[in-house]
Amino acid sequence: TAKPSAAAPALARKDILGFALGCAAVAAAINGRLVVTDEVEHALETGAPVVALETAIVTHGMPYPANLTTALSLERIIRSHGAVPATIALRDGRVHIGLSQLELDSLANPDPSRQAVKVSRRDLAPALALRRDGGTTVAGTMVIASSVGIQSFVTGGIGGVHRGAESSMDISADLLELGRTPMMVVCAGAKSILDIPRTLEVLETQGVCVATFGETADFPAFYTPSSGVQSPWRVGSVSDAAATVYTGLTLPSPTATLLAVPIPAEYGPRGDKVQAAVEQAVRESVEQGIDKRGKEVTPWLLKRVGELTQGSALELNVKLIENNAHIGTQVAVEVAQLAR
Ligand code: PSU
Ligand code: MN
Repeated sequence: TAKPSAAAPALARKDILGFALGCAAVAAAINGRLVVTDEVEHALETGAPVVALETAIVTHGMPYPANLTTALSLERIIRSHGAVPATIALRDGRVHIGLSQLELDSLANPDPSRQAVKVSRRDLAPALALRRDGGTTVAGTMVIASSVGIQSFVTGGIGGVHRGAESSMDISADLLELGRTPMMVVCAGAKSILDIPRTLEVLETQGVCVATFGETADFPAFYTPSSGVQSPWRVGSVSDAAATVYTGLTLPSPTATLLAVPIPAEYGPRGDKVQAAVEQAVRESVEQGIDKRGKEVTPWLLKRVGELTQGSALELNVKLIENNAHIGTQVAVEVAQLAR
């Protein structure tokens, strides 16, 4: 039977990165830029489960030191479920898949001469060519992870259609990447800084399977388990989630499966309070014209919600990502078994 790309040897996968970036001629140069840890390389060679982690959340999503402790905690959780974490970032003109604690620390708390840039798909080439350090967004991480054959990726929230996008046209590249990259992306839904119904519409247009994990019928809204918008699909168990993801990987033309894991119900009341701060931050961003500043919009809103909630939003953010890692890794392990 045909297997998803997990079966390809790791070296062949490395070649794909040049390919994925668009031109066979640059493949050799790109290979020279790729740094994969032995642990990740070995896992990819043997078909063991690997779970990718993004780093825009480290460089632009959370303040130090919570960004570092969360990144390390996610790696621990992924290992505790028997998978290998692959934290992805750019450093000094190289693509790193797997970071040492020292490398992670310098990304989380850079000295001022090495401020990291936020790297979505369109930023990959200049950030590499100009030897910048970079935190990769969901889109940037997917391009890199998928190019080496990683099939699972855990994050907090994806980018989406911003409110007012009908005039600003601010629609995250994450949604388009989900439409063309065959892997599982685990999130806690989309933050309500976004327009959730329109985000789901674009995902449908892109052919992305959106499945919500557990008993809730609604797509989750990051800080709260329910957005008020029905999820296209619901999967009640790890094995149903894994079967859906695996089947998606075997389909003829590639898209991602977005697995949405609601924040645990115990945080519900606190989530409602954070929600009020989100509304205020969105209002302020419109009043101050921040909503027209492209890639700065999401980091600005995240920072403002952090200030307004005095740490409560950050605490929930950490809890929900850890929960995503617990559930997402269990699914990743089953997907890897199905792919063997
Ligand atoms: N949403 C969050 N936290 C984050 C992000 C989104 O709740 O840290 C980050 C992710 O890296 C995501 C990126 O891929 O922001 C989306 O940015 P933009 O909207 O500029 O595409
Ligand atoms: Mn944007």
